[in-house]
Amino acid sequence: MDKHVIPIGTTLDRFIMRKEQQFPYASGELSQLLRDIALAGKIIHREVNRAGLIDITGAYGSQNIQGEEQQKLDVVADVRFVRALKNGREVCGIISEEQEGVIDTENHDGRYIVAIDPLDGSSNIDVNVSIGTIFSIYRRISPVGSPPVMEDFLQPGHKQVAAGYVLYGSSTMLVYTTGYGVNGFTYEQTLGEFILCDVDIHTPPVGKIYSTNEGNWNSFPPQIREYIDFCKSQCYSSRYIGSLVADFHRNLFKGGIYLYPPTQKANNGKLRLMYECNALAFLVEQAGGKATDGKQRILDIQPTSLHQRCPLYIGSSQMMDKLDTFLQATQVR
Ligand code: AHM
Ligand code: MG
Repeated sequence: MDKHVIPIGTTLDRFIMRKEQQFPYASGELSQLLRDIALAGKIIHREVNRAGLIDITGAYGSQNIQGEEQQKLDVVADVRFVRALKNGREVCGIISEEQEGVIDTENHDGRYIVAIDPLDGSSNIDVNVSIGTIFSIYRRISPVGSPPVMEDFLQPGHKQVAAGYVLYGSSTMLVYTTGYGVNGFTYEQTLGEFILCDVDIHTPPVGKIYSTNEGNWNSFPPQIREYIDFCKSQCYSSRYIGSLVADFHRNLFKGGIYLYPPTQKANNGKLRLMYECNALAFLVEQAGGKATDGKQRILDIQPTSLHQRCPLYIGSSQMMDKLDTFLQATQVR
């Protein structure tokens, strides 16, 4: 057997160690950071699973920077995640969808910065529908030993060194990439371990699912409506959970396309480049799919602010190519 093949059933810890051994100059810091993220995922898994029992469902009574009502679990997840990363000491700064500015972890020797959406799919929290945590890891630009600066965070997605998500669904899964393929791990609660179950995930080049909030139909750009009409003419299935991680995960495995175009309410789309789009774009490309904002590759967008939004079209490569033929009719964003 090829000594580089890591078998299904391997624990995440061992997987990370084996991968690190394939890079003789690896310092182990990224490996440790990935372990910290997995730990944070386990903690949030625990909170999500007992949410109905300990009064952490419902609104928190405040709004986040985007003016959206925060749920108690949004806040709990944010606190837990930031704490796990601070304690891990590999990260000098964090940005979070739930917080306005940069979080200086005071671990100024840390080489990495992290962007997180601690709990994506807020509207589904109270009704026991799948939600997720999304993360992106970048190498800092500023010198090690100094506090992080804005430039460290405003890096385009193609600079990510790792990205992934934890899906709290019918089981909890961690799916991540470090730029060498995508692997998926299922959380085995009784062992307290993430176990490798999906090796080198490849998304089908074409699928039969389109995912979009058709309630926004009246304000979709005409080319998007035409594309959705095309999907209907092909008898594709419409599947939309309203939790991006869950919709993405299903389409990743089954093949499909997810669309969040500009709308009247959100004229640059609703999703956030730094906390949602970049991580999923990195994953989908690693799995053989594509992600754009209708004009350019998501990973090539130069961010100008921490909380900027962008339209998101993401999924199977041939479906994305087809969408492109509609978008090219007139450039739409
Ligand atoms: P959130 O991060 O506040 O939960 O918002 C992002 C969510 C995505 O998970 C989901 O795809 C989208 O918002 C759903 O939006 P809509 O309800 O407009 O369809
Ligand atoms: Mg989100």
